[in-house]
Amino acid sequence: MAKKTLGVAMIGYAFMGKAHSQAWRNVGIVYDIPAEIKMVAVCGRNASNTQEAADRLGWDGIETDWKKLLTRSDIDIIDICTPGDSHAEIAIAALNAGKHVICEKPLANTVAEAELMVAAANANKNVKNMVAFNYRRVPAVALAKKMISDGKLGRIFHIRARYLQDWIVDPNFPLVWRLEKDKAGSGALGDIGAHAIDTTQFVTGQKLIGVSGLTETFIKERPLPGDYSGLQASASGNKMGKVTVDDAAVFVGRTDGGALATYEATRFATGRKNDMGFEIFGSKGSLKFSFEDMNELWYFDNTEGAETAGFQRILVTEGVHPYMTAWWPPGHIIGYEHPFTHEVKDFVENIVNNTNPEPSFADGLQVQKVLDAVEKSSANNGTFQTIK
Ligand code: SOE
Repeated sequence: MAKKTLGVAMIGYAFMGKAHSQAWRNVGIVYDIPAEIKMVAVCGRNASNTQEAADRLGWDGIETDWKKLLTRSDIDIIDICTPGDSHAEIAIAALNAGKHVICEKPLANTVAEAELMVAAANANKNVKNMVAFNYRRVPAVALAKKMISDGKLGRIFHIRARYLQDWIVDPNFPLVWRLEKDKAGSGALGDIGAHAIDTTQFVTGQKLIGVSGLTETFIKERPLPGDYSGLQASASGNKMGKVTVDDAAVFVGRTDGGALATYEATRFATGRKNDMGFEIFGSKGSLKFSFEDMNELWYFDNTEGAETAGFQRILVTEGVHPYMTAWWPPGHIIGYEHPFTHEVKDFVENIVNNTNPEPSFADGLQVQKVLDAVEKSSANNGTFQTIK
């Protein structure tokens, strides 16, 4: 039987747009998915820059007004890769127009926006919604989840999570949109802390029910940027602007499974480039993971005798590991871009099979509530905030 064709349109084409384009391009080559993917159009405000992106990233056409995408019958899926300030408007309109929506993280800039997005998703059950927390689809992370749900860790006592980067340590790094609250919602907290929250909640199956946090903006003013894309930027001159988001956030929390959790999200961890990691300590064993060594998962089996017990390194590249059958022979490692392919594979399968993809907008809203609680706690000198 001929496969159904799914037309995709992507809005935004910088760093995340590049990663998503690669995923859409590759998914049907790598996996036997139940649909034919057509990369119909990429959308951006400037026609010549958008055309250049379309040619480079493999999109058939362009639009300069995202609303036009919603009227086209050859487009089934809207992929939102824009800054957070436009997520709610685009996603709600797209769902109401009968399009499936995958949206970059964090889901929105505020809890109120995220609630409206969930309401639109609930009102349009004929189409699917997903938030792009890509680290869930790292095979080692998916394996960690499986091991925990198989009971290998027993009762979980501690969840330690971090997302450490250093790309703005230089005070002369310019004021890009990720450093502006009205565009990004928050700083390290929402941009990378959100990943650590989603990943550890996914892996442990436990949700944060309250937090106490502190945030800090170390560099309060930065030069205004010239033209930039993604995380590469240079200053336009001597004019300075105010940084309106956090540079770093730390918080502790309690989970609904009775664990104590600690989180750090910072862009000032000098020398740490993209260290999204966790350690989870349980009664029967422990796990540790760092994205900088993303093919490895470390496991301590506490049921083994003391003589030989020790952390063992699992190289997560076997055909039996999550997502790995379609890639390379064992030991032939994968990289940053692969989980994006896994993400769109799962999204497409859910669309065709009429099942609900995860993480959903509702999951994104729950993470948004954690971010909001951390900000409120920090504004109140670390007072504990309950999350409902
Ligand atoms: C910048 O901090 C960034 O690109 C995030 O926005 C992404 O979500 C993360 O995966 C990599 O770092």
